[in-house]
Amino acid sequence: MSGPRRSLLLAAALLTVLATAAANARAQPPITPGQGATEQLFYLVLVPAIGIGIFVMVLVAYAVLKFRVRPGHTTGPAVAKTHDRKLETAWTIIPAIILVVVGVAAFQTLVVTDTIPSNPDLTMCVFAQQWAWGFVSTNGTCPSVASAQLRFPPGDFTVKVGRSVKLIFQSIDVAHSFYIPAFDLKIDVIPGHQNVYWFTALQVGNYEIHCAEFCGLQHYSMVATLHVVPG
Ligand SMILES: [Cu+2]
Repeated sequence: MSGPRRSLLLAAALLTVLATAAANARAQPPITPGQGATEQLFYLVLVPAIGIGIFVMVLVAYAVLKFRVRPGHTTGPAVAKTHDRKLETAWTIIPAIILVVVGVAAFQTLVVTDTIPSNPDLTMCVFAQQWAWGFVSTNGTCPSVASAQLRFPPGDFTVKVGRSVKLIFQSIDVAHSFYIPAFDLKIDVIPGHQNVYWFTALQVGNYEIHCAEFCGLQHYSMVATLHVVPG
């Protein structure tokens, strides 16, 4: 089998594998609405991006092979082509369309991930401190950082499946980042500032919580667990 044909076959196989992974990801029920929306956006961008990447590589390989210097082919055409209106229009309009599609999809994802429910079923104050997470449920306002510092309650937290949870983040010391990998949820926890986020867990389970911002020597040990129990 010739080189270009083998490359094309390989590219087609890779795209098929990716498209199958994307289809599987879509078929999986989301763990949270934000996770489902983020995953869809990820594959919407990834699959065409890899396709375009392969297409460009194939074109480069074709040009290198076809126009290489070899016996009988030592110079280019006498009058080299410098303009091609149709081609230039195509390579302007097609990327513009792709950018608009990705922009609209990203905005739709942001609407899902970043719209905090106005009447959450549960509001949690999340405190970050070297090197633990603390969770205090509240009906709206969180204890001040100063009082949390005195009675910092490190530990896990438990929520019922299907309930909307609003999270209010405060750092007691340095910059941290609250990260639940399974939920595709990550938000900075910064000293002197409250960040707010939310989730609704749609599947029962235990989910790891990590710190995703290097915050000191024992950063790696800054873990907790979110327990999602039947409602
Ligand atoms: Cu940390």
